Amino acid sequence: MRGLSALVKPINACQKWIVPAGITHFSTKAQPKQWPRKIISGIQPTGVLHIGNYFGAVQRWVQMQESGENVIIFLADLHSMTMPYEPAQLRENIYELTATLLACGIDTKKTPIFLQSTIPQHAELCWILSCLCTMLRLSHLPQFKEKSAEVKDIYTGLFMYPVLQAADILMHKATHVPCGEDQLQQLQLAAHLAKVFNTKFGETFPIIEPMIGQDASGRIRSLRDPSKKQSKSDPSDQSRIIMRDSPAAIRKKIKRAITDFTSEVTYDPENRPGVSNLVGIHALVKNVSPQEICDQSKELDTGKYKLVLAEDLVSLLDPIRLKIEDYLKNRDYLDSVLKEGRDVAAQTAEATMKEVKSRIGVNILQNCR
Ligand code: AQP
Repeated sequence: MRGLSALVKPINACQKWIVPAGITHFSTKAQPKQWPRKIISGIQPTGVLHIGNYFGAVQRWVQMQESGENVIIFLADLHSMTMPYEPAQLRENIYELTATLLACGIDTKKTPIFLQSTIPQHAELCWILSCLCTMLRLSHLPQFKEKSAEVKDIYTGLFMYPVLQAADILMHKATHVPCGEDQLQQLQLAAHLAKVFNTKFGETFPIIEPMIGQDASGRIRSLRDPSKKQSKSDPSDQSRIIMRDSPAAIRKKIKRAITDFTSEVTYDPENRPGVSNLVGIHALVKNVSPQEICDQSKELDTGKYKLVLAEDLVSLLDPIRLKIEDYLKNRDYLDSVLKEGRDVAAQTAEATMKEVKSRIGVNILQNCR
């Protein structure tokens, strides 16, 4: 099995991130206080991670961890309840996700991982922030529109999801949040709520800045329909490569991936989304630019090119798959990882809520036994 250092390609983190410019809600200019840099990110235990989650989120976290950033990660189990789910499956997904993060290179000595529901203050802060957030603002967010279209009964939790997300971020006084393009508007809401709270009750929270990957990692597309992103919950399992796919499954899915009638390998996401998605994924696997992949594949038609890509994906993913399987055999260890993470997160959460309650005027019994 390859060592982790072989899996994690070192990058110059500064080169690969952009903080979107010209988004007024994220402006930190009015913020008098300089906050220590802290990065928070969450991921939902809604299924087995796919390469979109890996390149768009997990690999980036590992790179940030290796470059010495202060990162904390949480498994967003409260968020995963906003869509229909089975308790036994959720429990299994939590273990699977923990094992996957470790197998991908998260070192919990440097980067704690906690389970959101083990810190009850997240739900408490969500309520307080919901009293500062209008229904109009929430109803405009695209994720609510998309996800509510998928279900018959729309629960309030789905509507409130972005407020809980804001609570997750503000609770830990994060200054930066890595995210895919799909998350930008939700992060804008978190920044807005921090501003509203600070203005009304005094400077309490940093105004977060989103960090978006500059390459194709921000939106890895479905292999069956390149107009959509790869998603854990897409009903078609052929639409995504998951981190636990066998080599045979990876080869089959790539072979069946939708391309077009042109046989050349080119990178043109607008006009050739299918093949460009494959080239984008390949560039991330090899840590080179999409153009370099096209140059190396000049002699190949898309059919032959898919065979090369599949083998490169197998080389990257198979060692991770084997590690996930090893970690899953040791549930006690996975429990201990989440317990350690909870202990770290609880300290910050207690301090933040003490401050919040004192600012909003409900700290009446704070000093009573
Ligand atoms: N296709 C994608 N390309 C790049 N990044 C992606 N992310 C998700 N899909 C892609 C990033 O993965 C992180 C964790 O996402 P999440 O689990 O919190 O929720 P999600 O964005 O809704 O992911 P899925 O896979 O689509 O899950 P379901 O189907 O449950 O909704 C985020 O940083 C996200 O940007």
